[in-house]
Amino acid sequence: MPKNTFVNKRLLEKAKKENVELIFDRFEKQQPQCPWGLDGGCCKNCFQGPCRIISNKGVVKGICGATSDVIVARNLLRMCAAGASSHVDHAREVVLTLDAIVHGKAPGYRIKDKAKLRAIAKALGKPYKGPIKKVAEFVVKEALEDFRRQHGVFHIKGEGEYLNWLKINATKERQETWKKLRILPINADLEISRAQHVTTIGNDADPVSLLLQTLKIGLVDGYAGLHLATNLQDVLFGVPTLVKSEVNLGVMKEDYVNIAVHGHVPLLSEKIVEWAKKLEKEAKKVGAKGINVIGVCCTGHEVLMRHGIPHATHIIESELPIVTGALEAMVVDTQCIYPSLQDVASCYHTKIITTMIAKIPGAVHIPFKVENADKAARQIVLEAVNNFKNRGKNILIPKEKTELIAGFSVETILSVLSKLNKKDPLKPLIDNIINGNILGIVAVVGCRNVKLRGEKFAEKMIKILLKNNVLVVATGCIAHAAAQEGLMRPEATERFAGKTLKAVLTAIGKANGLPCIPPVLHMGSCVDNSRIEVLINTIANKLKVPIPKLPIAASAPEWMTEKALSIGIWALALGIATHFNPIPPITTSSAEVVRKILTQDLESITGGKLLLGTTPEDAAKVILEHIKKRRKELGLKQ
Ligand code: NFS
Ligand code: SF4
Repeated sequence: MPKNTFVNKRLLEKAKKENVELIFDRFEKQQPQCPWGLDGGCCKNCFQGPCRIISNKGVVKGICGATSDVIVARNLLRMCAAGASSHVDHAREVVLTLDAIVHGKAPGYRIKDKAKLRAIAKALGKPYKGPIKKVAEFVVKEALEDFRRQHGVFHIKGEGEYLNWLKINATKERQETWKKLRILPINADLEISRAQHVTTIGNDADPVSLLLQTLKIGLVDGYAGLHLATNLQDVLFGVPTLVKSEVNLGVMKEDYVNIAVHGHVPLLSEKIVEWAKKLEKEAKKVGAKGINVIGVCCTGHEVLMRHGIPHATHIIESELPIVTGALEAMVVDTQCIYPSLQDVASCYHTKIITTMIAKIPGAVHIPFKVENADKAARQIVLEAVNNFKNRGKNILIPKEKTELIAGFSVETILSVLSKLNKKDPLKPLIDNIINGNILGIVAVVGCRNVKLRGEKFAEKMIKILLKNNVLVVATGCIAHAAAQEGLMRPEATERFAGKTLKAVLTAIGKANGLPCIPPVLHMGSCVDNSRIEVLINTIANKLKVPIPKLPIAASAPEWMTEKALSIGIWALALGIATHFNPIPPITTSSAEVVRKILTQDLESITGGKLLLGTTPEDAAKVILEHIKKRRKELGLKQ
């Protein structure tokens, strides 16, 4: 097995010499990992258990009689509910911030993109012309409905409603499909809470019903999580446009105060970026040349997309900026924050500053609320500046860094395309899909997983797809991986894209004053997977072909979080064939019903299906086969 090919060797050696334990070490100590955890055949939903499925000994039920299919499906539903709850809570923070702005309680924030806010209000049914605060008030009210409506479409009288954000974002065809399946969510909190309820002992024991509810939770995640968060973040901070920046640890600067923003919520990282600029002088007073903000994980992608802030690492390498010895502070908010960060930081001068729900013993906690955003952000940046003097002597900043172009919101993609066809920007893309110059579009998203031991699964798979003229869009940690590999530079088109894809990307690039467009488009953080749906819907509507019939696919080639799973389930509900690696915990041998539904039957239910491929080659193969099959069905050139 390859050993962490993407990790800087010299930093690993430095950590070893300095007796710093990293994720890679802890991973090896966990081997071998529990087979029941891996295959999903374990239940601890009550304390008669834990119960395990041991099929080869004929143990195919838990003590209460729950079958392996029930156990696997319940576990899946619980994981997805947890994943969706993260995105929903994130979105809620943003809605409440807009609410605080309306009530004059968030002086540090403003409505930056008024046009987008008005467009959302219009989609919600009220094309307000009046004062922007009124528009905001209306949008907040409609958003909060998605957390409190109690009566759904299937209420006794047949009345009732479902998520506003689903209504205004999903295509009509999808809404009809989900209505028939009776999986339209009533409100986000209600559905997440119900998912917990139905999976407790002695409740739903029908794997089919449990899987349908899992799809419903996917919709909760997609609309009350991802879309809601992205929509309102764009309103507050602006829609991303093309930016040039750099990725990898080489973006740290020895003579500067280095501050990493890590986590997911741009409400915080935006403020840190702002205050880092304002407090440059303070940095100079302590002998630094200035302040260098760097991104880690998704909040890093948010500020990369909107401000071109360089992106240092994805999750697997998130301990490494500390090991350089040159990181003054790592400011974290929520999700994907390894508790180990404080252990690593305690070997150096780095301060881990927690601000929201991810609290870590030993770290500095500076509570961050939108009401006190400026005060808290100032304090955080000063904490970092004052820590500059405590740097040790042993500093190693790797030289490696790679340029990238980011900022591919759908608005930006359309504006880039409009240079080729002003009246009908989508036409050049559609024409090239139809004539086969672009074989299809694949969204490669999600996490890196230490289980892969640095195999560069995603990079290898993406390169095969590109060679076959597939256009790739990426978000989250995988976007960082792709950028680090150089796949988000225009040069990558020359090197990795197939002949016809290369021609298309060069033509688009030339029209925009670039040598060409990179073959992998950075569309943002994980909540920005919503942008990918907008792109797909735009294409589906234009072609008048429902999503499941399009030559597209998705892949989470190195997933690990519950969030990635629930996003993937949303993609399956959307009717997109979605590849997962590692294989999700549904492999316990007697859970045949769940496996068959997800990998086969689902295609005739939502149109999506779970694709499996545990090597980059196999993954690319199943994805390409799927795309070619769809092209054939549509009668498109092969
Ligand atoms: Ni997405 Fe972002 Fe990374 Fe995975 Fe974690 S940072 S929300 S969950 S690990 S991509
Ligand atoms: Fe075992 Fe059933 Fe309890 Fe699960 S709910 S631990 S299968 S007895």
